[in-house]
Amino acid sequence: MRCHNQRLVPVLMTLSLLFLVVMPVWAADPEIDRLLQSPVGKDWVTNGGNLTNQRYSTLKQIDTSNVKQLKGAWMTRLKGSGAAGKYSFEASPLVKDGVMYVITGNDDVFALRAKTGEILWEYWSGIDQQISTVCCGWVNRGLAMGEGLLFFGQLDANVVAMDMKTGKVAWKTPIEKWENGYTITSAPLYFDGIVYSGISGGEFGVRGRLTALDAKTGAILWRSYTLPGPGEFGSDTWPPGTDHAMRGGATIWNTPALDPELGLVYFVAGNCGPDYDGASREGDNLFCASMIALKAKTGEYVWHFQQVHHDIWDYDAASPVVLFDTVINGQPRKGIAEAGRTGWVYILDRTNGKPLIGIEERPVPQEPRQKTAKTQPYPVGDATVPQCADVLPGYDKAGCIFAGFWETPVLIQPSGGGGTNWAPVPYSPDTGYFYVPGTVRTSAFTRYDKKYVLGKRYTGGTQAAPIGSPMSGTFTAIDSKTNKIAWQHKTPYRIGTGGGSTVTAGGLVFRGEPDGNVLALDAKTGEELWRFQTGFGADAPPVVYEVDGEQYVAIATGGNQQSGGAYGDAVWSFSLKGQLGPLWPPPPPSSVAGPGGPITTGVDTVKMGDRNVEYSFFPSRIRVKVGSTVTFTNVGDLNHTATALEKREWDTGDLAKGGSQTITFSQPGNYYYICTPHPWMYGQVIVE
Ligand SMILES: [Cu+2]
Repeated sequence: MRCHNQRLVPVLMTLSLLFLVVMPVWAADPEIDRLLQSPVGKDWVTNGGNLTNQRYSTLKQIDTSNVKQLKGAWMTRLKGSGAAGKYSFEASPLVKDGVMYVITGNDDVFALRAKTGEILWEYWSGIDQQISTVCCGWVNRGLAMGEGLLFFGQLDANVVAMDMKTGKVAWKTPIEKWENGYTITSAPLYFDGIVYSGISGGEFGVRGRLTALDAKTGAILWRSYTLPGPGEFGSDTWPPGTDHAMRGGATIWNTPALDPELGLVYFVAGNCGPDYDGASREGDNLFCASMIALKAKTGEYVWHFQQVHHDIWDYDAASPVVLFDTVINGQPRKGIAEAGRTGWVYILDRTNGKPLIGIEERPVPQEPRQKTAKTQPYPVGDATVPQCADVLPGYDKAGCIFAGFWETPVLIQPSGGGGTNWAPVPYSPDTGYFYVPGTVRTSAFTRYDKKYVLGKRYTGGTQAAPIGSPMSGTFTAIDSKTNKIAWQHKTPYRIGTGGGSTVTAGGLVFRGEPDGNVLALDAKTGEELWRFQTGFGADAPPVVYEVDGEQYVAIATGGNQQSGGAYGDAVWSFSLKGQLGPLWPPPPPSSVAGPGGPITTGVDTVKMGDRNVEYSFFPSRIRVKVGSTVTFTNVGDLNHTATALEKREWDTGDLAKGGSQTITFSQPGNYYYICTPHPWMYGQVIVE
């Protein structure tokens, strides 16, 4: 699956000769490389804490006995960056030598004094606000650092390096064009002179890949595609003689992990494209929804494990992989785990990709038109979210995980960002638990025909949550030795999409909620020990650091377009000496699917993306007389539709910014509608 850029090969050969002759044998940044391979202490230098992505801090000044005293040490507003309805703020701030670096959903970067929150420098990305190929909220999941530089990917599919001291751009490398469906939302990983970056665009018919860049120059060293080219390993899992694999998704949503001893870099690839239409892509469709190990230096394939064969449910593998060492049956083992949108944690041996605890291939329901796989992998242990849907009024069929569907909607759980989506999963070597955030939500899955058009949404179906259906979450400690639930909390809101958590040697798990609360839990028992209202949706994973002998816990609070957390532009940092109290709670996210707000009468125009809320209809509920013509106008940045929820019986079609379409309602009735590309946007027209 590796593929060198042909034009770069001579350059690479020259470079490698140079490397042999003049380059020293020691690392380009020995200090960062050492920190990346050590337990996390006073600094937090990469998205997942260190190369393992464990998000485990050895700091223990704040512990189960004193966490109740925790207060805000400082709170800084980032000048409005990323503070609007289209954004999510999911980044983990990085901290090094008393300076914090944080990136917002607009790819703007800020350096703050980690002790006081004072802004030291700022970088405004100036990215094109018309980027139309962002899947699910404008978001950047974080930075990497090394060799005096910060590294990050942008939504316009560039990887950027900037000077840590000044915020001045050192190099910028285009990976692809956003116009062709490619964006970058993951935090990259830096190690030993290489920057590893994933790419997004699984909803736009792209070809997923991991790209390795030279940290010094930004030159692309290699690309490892997650979809096999003709004749390559895995190509026999796609229909022969077609080019489906070239636009089959399998993008990389999150930061890789790396084991320097084994010399392997690990990551997961997301859903297949077109998401809900398996009819044209018979086969298992490697390497969609798979965990993958490559040689870290060359990108050469080593092993893979596919979590979902022939994915038609958008069962992404989107959460970062976690490396951990354990003892099973008296034997020391090297583990790797990832929590999927199926609701299971997949636990493997990271030396060879074989299940560590057990994963069984079991027969599953068949839908021949969708060319469904005969069997699917079922991990031994517990799922963290329900895996069967109840029948709801207005629907004929409900099913469990891996149920088939075609053109008549079938209700299935997990769904629509269900289970664990992008949120990271920490691991504590003290408890041996993974801390798994989950989203509980039912979707009505339908498939329809969709032609591939370069740069256009290519999902072949939809999965909207039924009007009035409940949405909530779970937070679960999973025992890494058994893959069983140690303890579980039901949460009022969906927390598997953005959020995330971090665990410490002080015996604490810190995590945020979309209603603005930050919580500290006892890592062993799950008991809630502390809660603090930040005033903005707290949907990012916290980080832990130390300055001048004092421990801090920091979290970006800027809401989340997927969970519905209230938007904002703040970073909070907490300490035992902190003096700041909580803020007023923001409006909480909805816990029921469907249009909200009052019913407006006497209005015949509905705006999309109005009032700085990109993914919304306004007014979302209107009452009109029989025979009325309603005008839908897009005033947002992105393309939207208004499409009848029931059998798509009316549809405005794709409306670009400024576009309008009218629909005449000649029959009385209650008409719910959604935006097809963004099926979490709901509206209602009551015709009397
Ligand atoms: Cu939309």
